[in-house]
Amino acid sequence: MRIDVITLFPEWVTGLRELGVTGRAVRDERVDLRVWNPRDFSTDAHQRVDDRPYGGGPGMVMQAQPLADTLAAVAPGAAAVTLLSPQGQRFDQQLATEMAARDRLVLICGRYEGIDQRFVDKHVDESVSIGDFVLSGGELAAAVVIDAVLRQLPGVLGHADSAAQDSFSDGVLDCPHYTRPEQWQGQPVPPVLLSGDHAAVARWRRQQALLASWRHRPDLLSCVQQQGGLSQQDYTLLQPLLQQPKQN
Ligand code: 4G3
Repeated sequence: MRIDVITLFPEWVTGLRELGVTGRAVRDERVDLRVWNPRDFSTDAHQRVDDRPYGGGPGMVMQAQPLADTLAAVAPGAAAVTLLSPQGQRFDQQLATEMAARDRLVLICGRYEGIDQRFVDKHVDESVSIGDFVLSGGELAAAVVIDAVLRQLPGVLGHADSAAQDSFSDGVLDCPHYTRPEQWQGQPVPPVLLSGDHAAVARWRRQQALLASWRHRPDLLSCVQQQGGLSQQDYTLLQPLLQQPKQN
């Protein structure tokens, strides 16, 4: 996959090239991650990339010209051009999987109060938001999208921690996890996890995942329900727990 990121603050993105799962994906050449600065394309004598908003008001607006000339150098061809913006479509695991199937991503990070709408109208194919909050720039949102997308690519995660086991990959929250010691500050590990009974462990994990989703994210279960519903098996696992008193 090739990913081009257009940003006035390349340093916010370049860390991804060296660090963690994304860094390994870059080193293993599973992704070609390129970062472009519109300031390098400004035709203004002082390399300006922003100006005051027409109609007045606070802050600055990113000008169309530096962005358009950067995009021309990026040459997206048939690739979709994506703007990170609080006004965008909500980013979720499903969109991450869909984007991971593309061979190119072109991500534009806005700063200041926004981007001249004429550039957006002409060049942006989709706007994506990582959540209902405002950031000082789109860079952190782009980093979130890149991480979530890259961990879906074949070979990026080890086999053992494959993306198929991630929370949300089956539409519900993840189950709790435990490791040594068996007792920690008086708290034991749930005995079923020590039983060696793989089917019982799988049942318990599914039950815990459903319970966590029921308690903390009932919206997730109604989505699962819309996609064909909780199975009879899932209901059977969840039902007895719903009688018990609510804990954290
Ligand atoms: C306004 C994305 C602000 C317009 C970007 C970009 C939050 C998100 C910005 C624009 C952002 C998000 C930069 N803030 N929720 N700020 O994904 O195009």
